[in-house]
Amino acid sequence: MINEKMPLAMFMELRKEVLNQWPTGKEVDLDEAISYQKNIHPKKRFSDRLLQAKNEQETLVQPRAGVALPNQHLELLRYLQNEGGADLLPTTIDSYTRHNRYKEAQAGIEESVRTGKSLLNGFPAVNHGVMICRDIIEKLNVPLQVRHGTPDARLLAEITLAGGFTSFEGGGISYNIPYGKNNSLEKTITDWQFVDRLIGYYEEQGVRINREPFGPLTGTLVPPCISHSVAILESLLAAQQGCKCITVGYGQCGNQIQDIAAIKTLSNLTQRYLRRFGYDDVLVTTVFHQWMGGFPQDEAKAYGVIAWGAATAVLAGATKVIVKSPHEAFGVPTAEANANGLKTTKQLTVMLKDQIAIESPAIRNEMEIIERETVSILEAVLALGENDFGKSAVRGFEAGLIDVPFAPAQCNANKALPARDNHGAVRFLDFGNLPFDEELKKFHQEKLRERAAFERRDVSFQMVIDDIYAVSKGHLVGRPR
Ligand code: 8ZB
Repeated sequence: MINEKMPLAMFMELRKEVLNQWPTGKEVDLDEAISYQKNIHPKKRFSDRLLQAKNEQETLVQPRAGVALPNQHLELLRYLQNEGGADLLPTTIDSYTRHNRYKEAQAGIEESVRTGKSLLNGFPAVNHGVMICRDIIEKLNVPLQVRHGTPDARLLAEITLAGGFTSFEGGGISYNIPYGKNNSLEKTITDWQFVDRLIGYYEEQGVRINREPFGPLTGTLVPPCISHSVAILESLLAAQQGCKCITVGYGQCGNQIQDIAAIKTLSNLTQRYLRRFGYDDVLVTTVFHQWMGGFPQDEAKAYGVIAWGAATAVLAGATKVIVKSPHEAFGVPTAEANANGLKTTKQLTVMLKDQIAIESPAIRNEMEIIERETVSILEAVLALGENDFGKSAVRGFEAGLIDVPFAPAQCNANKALPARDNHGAVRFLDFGNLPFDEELKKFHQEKLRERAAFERRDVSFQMVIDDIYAVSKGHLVGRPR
């Protein structure tokens, strides 16, 4: 890890090694890639579209999508653009590529060609290489982002940015903690500093690339202060390497007051911390993820969950919303189901556009709680690493000062436990080592006692289990029934 913008010579030296990881690495010519990027029309540049949406107080809709073969991938994206009305398009990367297993991805491509159907769960961009990415992007009319889940995304970033993508998701924390058991946090942060430095290089040459830390983390009852702390640390890490356009994210919890307060505080706090460390020239936008936990199997019920997320995203004033499909309970959706999720969402974002100025004492109270919690965590974490963002993150996780619920990673304490209060807001049932003062702790304990009294049972781990399954069973709060 490094605690400054990586020196150019060091970056260029590292690049040679990265580009050697797979033959398509040789296709990347950074200077040529920069002139190619400069010719991309502004309406197809992610950062321009986000800035426009932010100024016009519009909430953009974006799906997830990716299949193995270029032609089928293009056809899928075209359908989501034309039929689904997607404002922004993704390219979701397959699992082999996410694990740098390019040989297996190659076998998956060949089997897909042989059988005519996609045998990978996403688009293997590294294997396809620079020119195939460009060819797809040129045939579409909206900006494209790489969405993945890759702990070491250095080669993927080199190829896709040279390939014309104008936004890149992930981060050294958010693509480690929820995504694997044994990845060293120090290594993933170091590898992501390379990715951020690559984007910093594009920025130095006048090419704006949007960076999006992955907000929802484990997608399971993650309290806003936890995902906010990670998003802000990753924003600082990215800004340090020269990123100038950052979209911070949050996964819907389901209580609308808490969700609106979460998006508002996420944007405020991220800007406040960036300014504090001298990164005043970073454009911050927000992304709201529709419910990331278990979904109802019934499609009509799933549309209900999707619509609630859409309504909340727009009322919270999120810059964009990542959309679920009615097939969520079963896995990767068909193109049609995916487009239906988009259409449901867009109906809401457009209908509710003129009501976004929602404010209330309840939202303000909730904002104050989230702010106090997030500041408590970040101050403790930053002090532990002497304001070295990478060191702070590593030590903060070690000490359990940040603790992501239900994470597989061994470097995560897994002591803090969330549960819903009587109104469905996500609170802490167990604080683990979170650095909250007594007043904050009392707030959470009171909220859970209120629920326990209503349900005539004790506050217990059973509530956590009940809450995890509640939405898929048609409820928000997991009450005894
Ligand atoms: C962390 C993100 C999980 C979500 C969706 C899952 C789930 C994964 C694809 C995809 C469409 C793909 N997802 N891969 N959606 N096409 N290739 O990401 O269904 O909702």
